[in-house]
Amino acid sequence: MQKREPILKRYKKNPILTKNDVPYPVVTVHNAGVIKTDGRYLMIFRSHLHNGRSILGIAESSDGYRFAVKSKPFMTPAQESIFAEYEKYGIEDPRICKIDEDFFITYSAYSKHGVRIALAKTRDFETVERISLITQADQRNVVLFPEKFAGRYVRLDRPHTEINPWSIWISYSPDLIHWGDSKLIVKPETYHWDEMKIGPGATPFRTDSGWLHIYHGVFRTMDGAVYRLGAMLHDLRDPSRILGVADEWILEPEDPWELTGYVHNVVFTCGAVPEKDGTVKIYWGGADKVMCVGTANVSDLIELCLKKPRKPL
Ligand code: BMA
Repeated sequence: MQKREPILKRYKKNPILTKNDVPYPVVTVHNAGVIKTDGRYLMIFRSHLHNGRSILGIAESSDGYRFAVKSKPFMTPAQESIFAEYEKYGIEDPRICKIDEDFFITYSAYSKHGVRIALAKTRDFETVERISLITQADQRNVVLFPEKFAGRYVRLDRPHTEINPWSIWISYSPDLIHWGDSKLIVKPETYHWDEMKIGPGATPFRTDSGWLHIYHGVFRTMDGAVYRLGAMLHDLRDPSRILGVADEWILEPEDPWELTGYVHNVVFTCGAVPEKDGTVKIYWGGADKVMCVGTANVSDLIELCLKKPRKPL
C-alpha cells in the first residue's frame, strides 16, 4: 500500500478564529455554520460563556479564511415566548441553509427539558426571527436541504433512543414547521470509526453525482470519545437514498488545538462551502474551542463515497 495525501487539506494558518478575536467575553469559538452569499462568507459560531452555557456570534469574511467578528452576539437565549423556556441552558451548533430568499438557521436549544432543535430565519444577518421549535427532545444536529423535493422541505434528523442510538433519519414538511414521514437512513457501523454515534454535519450541497454531506462520527475509547468527519452522498432526486457512505474518515483530530481544548479529541462540522473551482471549504470546531478550515476536491470526496462505501444500515 502506498502513502497518500490527505483528501481534506488543512489551511496552514489554522485556527482561523479563537476567543481572542471576539470583542465580548467568551471561552470558546467553535461549531460554526458557514454560508457564502454575494461573495461574502457569513459564519455563525457557538461560544461558551463563563457559566458554561452557549450563545451564537457572527463573523464575516471576503476570502473564507480571515473572519472579522461583529461587535455583538448574533443570538442569545430567548427571554420571552415559548423559546425562553427551552433555551434557558443555551443555544448551540447552528447550521445555515438558504432556501429561496431566506437564510434558515437550525440550532440546538438546551433546557432542563433536554435538547431540541429550533428554527430561525434571517435575510440580512442583522435581524433574526425565531420561527418554531421543530423537534422534541432528544434531538441535535438537524440540517435542512436547500431545495424542495416534490413540493416538500426535507431535513436530516438525529434522534437518540436506547434501542437505536444516534443515527441519521430523514423527515419531510410542507411548511418547515410540521415534520413527518420520518425514516432511518444511516446507522453507526459496529467496530468502525463511527460506531458510537453519527450525526448530520454541514448543510448538504448539490453536485452532479448527488448531495454531498459531510457528517461526524464518534468512536468510544478508554480515553473518552473521538470525533471525526466523514462523507456521504445522497441521491439528487430522492435524498433518502444513500448512494454511498465513505468507509474511511476524511478528518481526525491531529493538530494541537484539535487534541486539547474545551473537550479533547474533537473535530466537529456545521458548515461547508462549495466553490466554483470544484473544491469545497470544510469548517470545523477544534476541541470545542477554536474554528478551523480545510479544502478538498469535491470529486475526491465523491469518489471516496462511491468507490469504497460501507453499508448505510
Ligand atoms: C456533542 C455536541 C457538540 C460537541 C461534541 C464534542 O455532543 O455537544 O457540540 O462538539 O459533543 O464535545
